[in-house]
Amino acid sequence: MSTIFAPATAPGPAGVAVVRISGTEAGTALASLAGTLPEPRKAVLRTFRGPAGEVLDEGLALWFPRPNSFTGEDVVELHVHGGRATMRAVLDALRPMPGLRPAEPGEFTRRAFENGKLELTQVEALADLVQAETEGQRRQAARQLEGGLGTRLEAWRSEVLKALAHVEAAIDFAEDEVPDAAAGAVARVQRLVPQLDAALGASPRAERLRAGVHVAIVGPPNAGKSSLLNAIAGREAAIVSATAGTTRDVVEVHLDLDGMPVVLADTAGLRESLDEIEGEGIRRALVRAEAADLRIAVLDAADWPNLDTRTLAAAGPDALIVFNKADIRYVPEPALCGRDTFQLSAQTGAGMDRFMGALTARVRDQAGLTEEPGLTRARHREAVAESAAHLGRFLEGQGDVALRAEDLRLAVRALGRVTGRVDVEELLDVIFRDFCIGK
Ligand SMILES: Nc1nc2c(ncn2[C@@H]2O[C@H](COP(=O)(O)OP(=O)(O)OP(=O)(O)O)[C@@H](O)[C@H]2O)c(=O)[nH]1
Ligand SMILES: [Mg+2]
Repeated sequence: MSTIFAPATAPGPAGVAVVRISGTEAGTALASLAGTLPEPRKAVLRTFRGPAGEVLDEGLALWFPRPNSFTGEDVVELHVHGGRATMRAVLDALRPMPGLRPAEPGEFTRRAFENGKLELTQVEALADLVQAETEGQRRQAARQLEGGLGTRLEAWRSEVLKALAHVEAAIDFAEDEVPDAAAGAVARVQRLVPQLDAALGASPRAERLRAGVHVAIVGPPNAGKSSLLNAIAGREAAIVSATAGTTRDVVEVHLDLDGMPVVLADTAGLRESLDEIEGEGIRRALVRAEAADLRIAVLDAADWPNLDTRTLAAAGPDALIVFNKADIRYVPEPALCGRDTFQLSAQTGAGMDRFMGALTARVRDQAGLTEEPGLTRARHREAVAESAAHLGRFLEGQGDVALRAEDLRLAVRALGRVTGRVDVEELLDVIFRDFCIGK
């Protein structure tokens, strides 16, 4: 396998830039750039030299001999000065070395996975951590990177494997030798299913914390939707004008509400329109409102009590309802059958604090750190749901015990896919070898 190298830091001027090298030739590469190999895992100051002995830069060199490295291979890190030309000179010196080539995207992490340094949920967590923009996202990714989710999934998988071993025992041995084997398997699976169900129930919160809570603003033209978006974002993200039908495309801003990531969308005003482009904008507004986790209906307080039915329908029963332009007209107690209503002025900012408090609380209901490490991606959720379905089938199943073993096998495989461990037979052998019948 070739030895790979790549910058580990973003390009551009910076104090320090890091080059990472991984593979069997990493040590040789370091020696030819900077002389003898330093003590493992100790930063040493070295002069890095090109093939003709010319000085490329002076910086720190670190040597991580396998297997105690990020990838599990021999790894070298060079900390050089963070200029484009310096980085280029170092990479140019590495490129012609025998056995070395530039790394593909994600290749270091891929090697870490292949060498058993990380399982798949940790690989995903690493990507999430790099992308994390809010404190909540960071905490969730860090927890997953520690292996919390993987450990949870592996514990479930091992429970199903034990149940499977019971069932296999019932198949392999005469019935009188294993009176309780099948019953033991059933009891084990019965204890497990609620745990999977609980994780599935909590998964929307975990997934939204990773990907953002999608909030859509809907309302009739000119109600002040774009003004509200701008007031929330604290900048002029969307065009505001007195012309009805100003916004046509969906305008998105990314917000950090109390550590939770929010994708807030402003949309075209809802009305009957003959204009083709506006019509398309309205269609998009309705699609976005439908797909959102949370909707804000913006109404012009001057229209009270004639509320736009199109808006109320698109906003649904759980929307936050804003009566905007409270600086012009204040609606006394706009009781709307138990709905969350707000009087505010997007222009003056009056009433915004109460509204933002409520919006943040709603977002917190939708997303957050779950008690146990959560299923943060659809991929996890779908696999766990599939596994739970197979376990359900196993519990419902009657008669042929061999067929029921297949349900467990499929349940194990679905869970194994999440962490990337799919070696059912192998593990089963291990568990079965010192398996005491009836236990
Ligand atoms: N007095 C007052 N005027 C406001 C307020 N909010 C918005 N406006 C005005 O209302 C008009 C329409 O505002 P926009 O934010 O563009 O409304 P919109 O709902 O996005 O309109 P469309 O994009 O056309 O659907 C502009 O002239 C704003 O200045 C407010 O709180 N008070
Ligand atoms: Mg607008």
